[in-house]
Amino acid sequence: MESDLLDTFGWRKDERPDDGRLGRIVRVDRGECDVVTEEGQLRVLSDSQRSQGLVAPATGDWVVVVDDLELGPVISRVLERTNTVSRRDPSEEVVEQVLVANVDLVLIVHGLDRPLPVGRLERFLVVGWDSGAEVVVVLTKADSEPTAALEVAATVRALAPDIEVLTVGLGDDRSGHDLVAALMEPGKTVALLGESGAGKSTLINALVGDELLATGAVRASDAKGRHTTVSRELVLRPGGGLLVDTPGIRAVGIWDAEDSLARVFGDLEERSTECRFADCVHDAEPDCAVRSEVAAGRVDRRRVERYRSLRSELAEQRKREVDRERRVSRGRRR
Ligand SMILES: Nc1nc2c(ncn2[C@@H]2O[C@H](COP(=O)(O)OP(=O)(O)O)[C@@H](O)[C@H]2O)c(=O)[nH]1
Ligand SMILES: [Mg+2]
Ligand SMILES: [Zn+2]
Repeated sequence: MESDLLDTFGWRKDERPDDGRLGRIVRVDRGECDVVTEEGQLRVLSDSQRSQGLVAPATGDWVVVVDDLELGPVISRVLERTNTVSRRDPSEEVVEQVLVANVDLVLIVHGLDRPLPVGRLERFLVVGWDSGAEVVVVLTKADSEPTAALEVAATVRALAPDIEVLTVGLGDDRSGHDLVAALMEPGKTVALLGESGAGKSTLINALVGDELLATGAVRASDAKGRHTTVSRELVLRPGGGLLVDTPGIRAVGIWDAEDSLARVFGDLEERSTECRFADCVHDAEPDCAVRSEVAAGRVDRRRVERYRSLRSELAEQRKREVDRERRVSRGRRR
């Protein structure tokens, strides 16, 4: 049935907007987006609208598309998001960059062929949890790095005891991919986060490609369909669910993430309540409960340093936001 297509792409409400065609963004380029609608995939303009105050559309967004006599199909509005995976825009000081919108599960993807800096994992966890989505860590390249797999899994668990850690590799052992596939279900949106080279695209191809083969010759011989599958950012998995490939991110500036910071560093936040000063930054203040934990050897000093630096990053961000608000409102008054 034609009207089921957008449901498979994750639409969950009974009602659909009636002021244009409903669609989901599967790819964003400069000024243009690919949008899947019931009538198929459309290339639409988004920039001209943005200047009119439209929220900058992101991959995963639900949008209403209308036909402009001159411009062709354009996005008339972005529907309210259930959540976003966001970071601080690396090119600007205080702007949020939405990587993916409307996400149910975030996979933090790490390649075992390289070290896993704990600080980066903490940032990815903060960004993932802050979206409100479920978060799972996937370690790739276990085929060539079997020992690293155990070590890194232990590192992750030390940092986030409750988190699920899955391990995948190329080769005959498909059990890891099966476990990732088991996390998916029809209409569920899964975003992959990780630096470039981590193995995100390979993992998506493994999850989608097998399904394509499994669905038979018609599908597998549809070379055009396969090509678009690979070039999109948001991909429909024939067996159910959607996978979103994000461009590799190395620098994850955290954004507006106080709550998930508390989740990653819950023990330290709890200790902080025993510091003499409520605004203690655990540096040189007297009677600092966090530093006394370090002195007693119960907490790693470097972990406290990373915590402090993320805290001050957030505080700095807040301050700049306030400054900018002031500038903006001064500008308005003039
Ligand atoms: N041995 C092995 N190589 C992998 C695996 N996953 C990815 N690679 C390789 O790692 C490189 C980067 O993978 P890619 O999927 O492009 O990473 P992305 O930048 O995160 O999308 C490629 O050369 C892949 O062939 C894996 O599980 N095992
Ligand atoms: Mg890639
Ligand atoms: Zn303190």
